[in-house]
Amino acid sequence: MAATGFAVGAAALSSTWTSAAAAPRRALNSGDRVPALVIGSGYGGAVTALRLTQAGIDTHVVEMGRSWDTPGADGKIFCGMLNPDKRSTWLSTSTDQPVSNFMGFGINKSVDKYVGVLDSEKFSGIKVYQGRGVGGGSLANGGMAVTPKRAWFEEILPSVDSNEMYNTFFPRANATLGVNTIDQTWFESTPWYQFARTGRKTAQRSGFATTFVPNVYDFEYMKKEAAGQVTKSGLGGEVIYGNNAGKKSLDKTYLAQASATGKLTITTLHRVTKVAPAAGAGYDVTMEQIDEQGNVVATKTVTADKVFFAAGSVGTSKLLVAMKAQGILPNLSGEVGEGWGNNGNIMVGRANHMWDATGKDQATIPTMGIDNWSDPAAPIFAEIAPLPAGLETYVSLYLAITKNPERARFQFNSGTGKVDLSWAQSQNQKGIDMAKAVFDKINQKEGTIYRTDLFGVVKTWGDHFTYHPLGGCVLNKATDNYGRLNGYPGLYVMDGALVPGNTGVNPFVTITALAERNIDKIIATDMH
Ligand code: FAE
Repeated sequence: MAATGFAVGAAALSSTWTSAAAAPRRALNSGDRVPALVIGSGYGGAVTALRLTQAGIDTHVVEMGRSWDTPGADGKIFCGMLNPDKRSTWLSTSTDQPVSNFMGFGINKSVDKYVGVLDSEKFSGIKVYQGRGVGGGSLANGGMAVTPKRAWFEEILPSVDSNEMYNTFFPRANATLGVNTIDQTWFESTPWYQFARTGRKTAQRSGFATTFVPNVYDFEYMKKEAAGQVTKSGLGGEVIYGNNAGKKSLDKTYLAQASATGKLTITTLHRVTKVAPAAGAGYDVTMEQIDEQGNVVATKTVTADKVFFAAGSVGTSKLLVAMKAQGILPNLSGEVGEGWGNNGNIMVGRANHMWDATGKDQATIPTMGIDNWSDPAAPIFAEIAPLPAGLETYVSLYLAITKNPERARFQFNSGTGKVDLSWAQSQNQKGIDMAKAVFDKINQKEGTIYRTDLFGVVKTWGDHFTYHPLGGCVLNKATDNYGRLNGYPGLYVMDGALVPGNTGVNPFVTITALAERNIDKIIATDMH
């Protein structure tokens, strides 16, 4: 199973959205020649795979993580957040949770080194959380499916026709992702969302607007969880290490549909390390096959007519920056590696009074945000996040997306042979100031204080990590207006690397819709 190609969806056990899938097909081997190779199976990769296969093109996805379709000894595919095991964490001997401490104690746990689902990739000034496996970030994320505000989208991507985006590609993305909204009557009464109602009440008392946020978690399934009719997932402490049910991750949507065409192969536990022009035409793609402990067991080279980079903002940028610096793809634009941002991510917790409890039972799936984006003094969109600890904590936790204008660049380090990211933690100060303006006001009104025990021993702001890496290969700068890499016909960027640093909301709907737009054009014009 470890390193074979397979058809996604065929073996997914716990989902009601699994669509019929084609028979499993073999993994890529050295010497293979393929028409289309996609690096990575997150949002950009899944959209690309679906639309190429629907257009009749044999498509080969290469994914460094494993396929999450086989239960472990406990009968579950994924482990929960309160009892993490090796499945939780990418190639590390300890978990590395965003909320790392509680009341003076570290809460990370030792685990066996394994190709687990959540990676926290460390750069000198920031840690970047990413999902690993077939489905990329969709396996580990909170499912919040937010279409960006049109005015902001037009500001960050002025070369993109926004009519087309808002009339065609955002609706297409939302429909194919399976986005839905919570039943508001149920929301108002269920104990599972007391934390969100408390977060809303305290925000509104300080004059801040709040809004419901759509999600790809099936809220009808969640109601059944609450009623005790089905196995709990979102109500069972599962999310960042994967959901065993309820969440429409990409393996249940885009990739399952692509697989059903019979034209898709996914080669798992293979990490692409090099893309070079092939003799004649096309590109030689070199990849390392790894085992479940991350050891390299083989190196392969496959030739592809077209290569789609969809390894995520960090993965794609690292590959392209290294290829340019090493003279393998020397004609790439000087913009490659530039324009990276953390979507302004800042996390913070507040301590509520005892009469504003947040509940011992908390859904892991966020549904409510504080929308202060249009306030120039404190432009933030803050998700009211759960802290499902299984006991009453009185904590209101927030993941704020701030309008922090700071950006960074990826650079090849010839000393280490690795790619560094120039982001310095101090670049978060502008984001902290924006978030602080909002939460100081709430604290003042409520007579409450910040929690300083969640991100370290005494540390108020979760400003040392991001969930939302964006940019590094920005559309219409490092690529043309459709993700084509200048100077190299047949090379494309399809993922979050295209988005210039900050999309003002949780990013996967933007990434998906942009990929839909670009692949539409590429299939129409380049795939003959
Ligand atoms: P991504 O989904 O990261 O996919 C890239 C794939 O490429 C991964 O599967 C990698 O394993 C693979 N890969 C990388 N390098 C290589 C290589 N060299 N060779 C082969 N494969 C490779 O990229 N966003 C929201 O909109 N709403 C949320 O609620 C939300 N919550 C989040 C919670 C967490 C804990 C995390 C980590 C992220 C969250 N995000 C959320 C962010 C979202 O998941 C992210 O923006 C997208 O997954 C990015 O999509 P890409 O296609 O760019």
